[in-house]
Amino acid sequence: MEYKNLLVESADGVALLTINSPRTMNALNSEVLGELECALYELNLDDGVKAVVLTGAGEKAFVAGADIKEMSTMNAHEGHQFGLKGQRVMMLIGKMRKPVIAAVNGYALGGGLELALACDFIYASTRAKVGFPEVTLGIMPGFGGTQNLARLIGANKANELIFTGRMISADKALAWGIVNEVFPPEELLARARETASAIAGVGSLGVAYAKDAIATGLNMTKDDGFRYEASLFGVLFATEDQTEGMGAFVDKRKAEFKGK
Ligand code: CO8
Repeated sequence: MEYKNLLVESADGVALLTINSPRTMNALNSEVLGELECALYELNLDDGVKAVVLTGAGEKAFVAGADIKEMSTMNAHEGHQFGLKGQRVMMLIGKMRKPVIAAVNGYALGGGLELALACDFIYASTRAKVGFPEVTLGIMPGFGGTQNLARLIGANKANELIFTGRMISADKALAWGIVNEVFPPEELLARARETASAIAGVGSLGVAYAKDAIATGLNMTKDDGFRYEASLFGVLFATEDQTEGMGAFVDKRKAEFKGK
């Protein structure tokens, strides 16, 4: 499918999804959010895609937030609908059967940071700046940021970032545990693709079930999480990938996974 605001390309099991409206710093308006929902849905259904890298076009921004110009005239009902639309995209990433890596190449602010936090993990360039400026606009994060950030780095640091509206550097985001690694700008995409390729080369069912176990388990007691993990672990023993993966180890050959 063709998109007005997105570029989608895929090769060797890895899809690169680029939000392509650099003139507005890739801000998320209703149209971009709608396209993102469609593209992510399609990528999830595409068995040829095993991992996705999500980034922003241009040198300045990953995504500089939800579109302030569009939001500035919304009434309460429209604001509610807009919030729900954004949350649908964030939740879809969490429910996808394949990992999505955010490659944060510049500003990731407000809804942009929420989008990155909805991904399975974040790589950033040294140019990245992240923050939640919503309170400077008289609102608060509304695409899951309060929930995802506090779960990721704890309430104290999340409180400081969200209550002040300040931006922090890539290095501080690394130290706080928001991003996994920081790379020079010219290396960021290659490194994100390299990791996505490594994921594309292993058993995709194991990855999908592990993603489910981690995400679902975070909302359970530890006992229930262990039980949930065991049930998914057991199901994998009914798959061809398990037979192939363990058979290949025993035969001392490279496994050929089929995702079945
Ligand atoms: N929305 C709309 N347009 C934007 C946005 C944005 N978030 N960010 C940048 N732009 C536009 C600018 O208006 C400008 O357009 P134009 O040339 O037509 O004036 C263009 O992008 C370039 O921006 P700047 O000239 O400002 O570039 P600078 O390099 O000087 O500054 C910044 C870059 C620091 C990123 C600056 O643009 C900025 O502060 N942007 C706003 C950041 C922000 O506040 N983001 C949070 C938005 S609120 C949000 O995301 C809420 C999410 C939850 C919603 C829930 C709904 C219920």
